[in-house]
Amino acid sequence: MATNGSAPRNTATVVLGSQWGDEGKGKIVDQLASEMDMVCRCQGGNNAGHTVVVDGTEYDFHILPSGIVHKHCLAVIGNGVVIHLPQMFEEIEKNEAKGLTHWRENLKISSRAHLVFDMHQDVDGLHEKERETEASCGKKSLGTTKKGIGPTYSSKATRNGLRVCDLLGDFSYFVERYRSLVAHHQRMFPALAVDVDGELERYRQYAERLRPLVVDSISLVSGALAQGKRVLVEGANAVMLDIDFGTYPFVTSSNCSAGGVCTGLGVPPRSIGDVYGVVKAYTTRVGVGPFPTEQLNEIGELLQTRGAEVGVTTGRRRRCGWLDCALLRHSNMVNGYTALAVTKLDILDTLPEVKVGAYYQLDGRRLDHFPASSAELARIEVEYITVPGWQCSTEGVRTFGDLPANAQEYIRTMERLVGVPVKWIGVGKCRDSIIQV
Ligand code: 2SA
Ligand code: GDP
Ligand code: MG
Repeated sequence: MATNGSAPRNTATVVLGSQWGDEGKGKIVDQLASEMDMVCRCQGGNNAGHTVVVDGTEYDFHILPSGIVHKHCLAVIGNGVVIHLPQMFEEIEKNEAKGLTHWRENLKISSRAHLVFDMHQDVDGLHEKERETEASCGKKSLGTTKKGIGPTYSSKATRNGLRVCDLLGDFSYFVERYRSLVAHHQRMFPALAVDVDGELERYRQYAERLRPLVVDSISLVSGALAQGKRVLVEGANAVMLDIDFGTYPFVTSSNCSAGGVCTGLGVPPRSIGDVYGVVKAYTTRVGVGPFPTEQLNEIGELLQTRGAEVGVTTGRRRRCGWLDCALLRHSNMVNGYTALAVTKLDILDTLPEVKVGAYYQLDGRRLDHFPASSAELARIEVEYITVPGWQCSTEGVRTFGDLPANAQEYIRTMERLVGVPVKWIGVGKCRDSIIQV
């Protein structure tokens, strides 16, 4: 009989966003997945947008784990993920047209994952409208992706949500629960229009398309680990968007940090091994909320343009600023990174000097923590360290020693201020544009 004793354990490797998302997790996952048997998503929904570029073909994944590009890899959508079935099948069809035909064998979906309905997406939009007009929120929307993420996690927490297993079980039970969910939302928003019969008919058909893909993902992942298989977890969004550790309320509605791996897949903490934090060489954020190192000037413009900083899911321009190591220390405190994967160093190639946010000050005193309140974050003063720019292309560089001295200094400054070693450095979009340190 297997025991939980102290024998050497096989553990899952985890890739997490360390800032506000869009750090280039897709590219790092793709890199690591070449040596994995399984890649799993554990939280979020199709609000994510992960880009992978393989042999000139660009894939943008939203709900599918990026590891699905590798034929040998099982792609698992865990219990902590929320799924909009029509948009998931659309994403599958789009990728099938690009040549990803092996998804039928490789894609596995948890019977416990919650379903996002059109009504959740409509309610997401209605909440945003409400926030814009309510003085209590400073007349600010959150800038959500309107993919229904918040309302679906709300339904989950209220315990009137519907899961994959509900759709595949007794359909009359699904009908009853669905009608009650609609009534719940229409009590909040009487003008919310839902074609209940049409939706139920559509879902009866989705059930049959979904059925062959559904598994008990807890035993699938646990069994893979027990058999010594190599398991990778692909975090979506990022720690500063985490509902507990991010810049609340300007966050998403899941735990995008290390804890979300355990709750979103059903793996115990002792089954988590290396945790890699993906760090963009500068900082970006889409949507509203505090951003202490934001550059509302020509530097921000240059980063946005050179970095092509546009949301993969919504096409929104990303706000841009300097690297923030005070933020990254908070991120590391929560996630405990084994090492960092730095991306987009090449975007800084043309700058005469590069700044690094080193510490935060509030009312003239240096802080030893990341402030909880948005009001305090708005008053933060950032202490910067300036590193001279390298002003030459790093795109063709493949070893750390071949990087310009000032670029090496930039990476070493980051390591020193965050207290975590850098293991990879991205210098371009493509799969091979990476330096192993
Ligand atoms: P939501 O839709 O409820 O999760 O939005 C809440 C906040 O979380 C932010 N958020 C994101 N931030 C960065 N990237 C995301 N994914 C897409 C991408 C975003 C896009 O990869 O580019 O295309 O705009 C993502 N998803 C959610 C969001 O901006 C809100 O601030
Ligand atoms: P994710 O959500 O963290 O997976 O990141 P996104 O895919 O939303 O955004 C990252 C963008 O940067 C994508 O367009 C990637 O192709 C691109 N990218 C990733 N790494 C690098 C890099 O090292 N250099 C450059 N120039 N682009 C990169
Ligand atoms: Mg993204």
